[in-house]
Amino acid sequence: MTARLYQFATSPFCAKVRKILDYKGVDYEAVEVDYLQRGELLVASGQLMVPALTFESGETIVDSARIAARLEELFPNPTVFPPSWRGLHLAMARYIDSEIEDAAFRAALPDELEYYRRRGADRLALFRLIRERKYGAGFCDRMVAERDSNLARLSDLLAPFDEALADRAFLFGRIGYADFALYSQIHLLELTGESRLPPEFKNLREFHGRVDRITSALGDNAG
Ligand SMILES: N[C@@H](CCC(=O)N[C@@H](CS)C(=O)NCC(=O)O)C(=O)O
Repeated sequence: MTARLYQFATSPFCAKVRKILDYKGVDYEAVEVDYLQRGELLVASGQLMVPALTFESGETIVDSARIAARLEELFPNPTVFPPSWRGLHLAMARYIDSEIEDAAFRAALPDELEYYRRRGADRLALFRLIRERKYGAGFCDRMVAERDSNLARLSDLLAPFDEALADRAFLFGRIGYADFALYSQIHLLELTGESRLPPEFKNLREFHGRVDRITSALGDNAG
């Protein structure tokens, strides 16, 4: 069963879904959605946001948490919810997807603006418009001006995660859903190819590499 993952390359929520698909060995095709041309995504999913995952059966799921839950039903092995740890993984992932995401998104926004600027003035303008409609006029320029303080706030929030990973490979020992959520936010800090993760976070850096190295070759659900 070949799935299609509609994504934006910069989206952390798409990075989370990609890695879960890789981990589970699901055969899928990543479809990069042009920021200005969302017709195929709209027809496939009935909305304009990514990630959206479609199956050959016609089933379509949007939202990374709902996609992860459905993948777990369809492809239970290997699990992203180790027995009796599901609640903790869900609670931690909810924190990461909201609090950490908000801080990482603000800290990474200058790089994301640069990413869209390189893809054309029209894409950059739409990206800015969507952010400023949500966060208010002047938001994008403010994030550029406040980059250092935003990185400092993010570091403050990430420090406990770095500490937690000092003597274990994954947040709760065995890899699970919260790890994919954390990985995806760190991934957002790698947009330029040069990591924005503060160098003192050695454990987080190694953790990111560990999850990043998971490839679809590991799974047995392909085909
Ligand atoms: N709660 C959703 C959030 C998805 C989300 O925020 N997607 C962003 C990209 S990271 C998006 O599609 N934004 C629409 C846009 O930029 O036009 C999830 O977990 O998938």
